[in-house]
Amino acid sequence: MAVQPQPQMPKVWRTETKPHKFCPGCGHPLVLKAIGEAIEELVIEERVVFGCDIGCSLLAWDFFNLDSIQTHHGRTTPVITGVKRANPDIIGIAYMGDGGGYAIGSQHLVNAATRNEKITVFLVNNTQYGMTGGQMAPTTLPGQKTETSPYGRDPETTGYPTLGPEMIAAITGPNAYVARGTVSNLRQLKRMVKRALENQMEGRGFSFVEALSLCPTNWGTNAEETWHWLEEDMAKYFKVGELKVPGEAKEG
Ligand SMILES: Cc1ncc(C[n+]2csc(CCOP(=O)(O)OP(=O)(O)O)c2C)c(N)n1
Ligand code: SF4
Repeated sequence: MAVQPQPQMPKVWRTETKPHKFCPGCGHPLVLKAIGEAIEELVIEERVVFGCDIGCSLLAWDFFNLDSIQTHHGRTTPVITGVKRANPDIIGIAYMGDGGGYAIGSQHLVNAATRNEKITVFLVNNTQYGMTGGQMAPTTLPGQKTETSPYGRDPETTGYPTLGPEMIAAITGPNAYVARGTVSNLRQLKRMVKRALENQMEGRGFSFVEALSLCPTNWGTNAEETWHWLEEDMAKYFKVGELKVPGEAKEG
């Protein structure tokens, strides 16, 4: 019997494999849009290995037509470090939430930054643990009510919000790129994402972008309150801008 030609899967980039699963009003899809457009404009989709953490970031695991890997909570940074060390030609992206990056995975983030691993970390800061129902995170604001701080976060007993980019800027060498963007300024966020990826492409070193983001589901906010929380309350603690740019003027 003659061998029938097998149908070829079209080589698609813009097509999602499935509809996304984020809540209405979530900030993750905006951050992912910035990342997706940056990857496309840099024409690196064939080289990217996209790692996502446990948390709502994992809802991105079948979102892009990229080689992807999903890890235990907080472990995306060392997994992408390993992938990059095994194959330096890839562009390694570790995508995670603030719980994954600053709580359970903080040692991995600190160690990778200190060693100037040539990977890029994108961290979504929505001030709490989104996927598990809104528990307090290292980024929870003083006074913010969460599932585990029902009377509001008390800094006397639980500390102040972690300033991730400031910490990473302090522990990295001159070849790191470090910035904080926000989903309320997507153009700027995309520029930061591109610069972070370019830092890796040029072989300079570690790059890190925190994105201030939205979680109306766990914040219990309507549309107006959601943006107010991001642009007024979060902005008081988390300053948007570039903190470290190898050899160039900063934006922000
Ligand atoms: C090792 C491990 N510890 C705890 C959990 C439970 N867990 C799943 S998602 C999550 C919180 C995720 O929050 P965050 O990283 O801030 O991401 P978000 O969902 O807000 O995007 C936790 C604690 C887990 N899956 N694995
Ligand atoms: S729980 Fe929050 S972070 Fe998770 S998908 Fe819903 S809005 Fe987004």
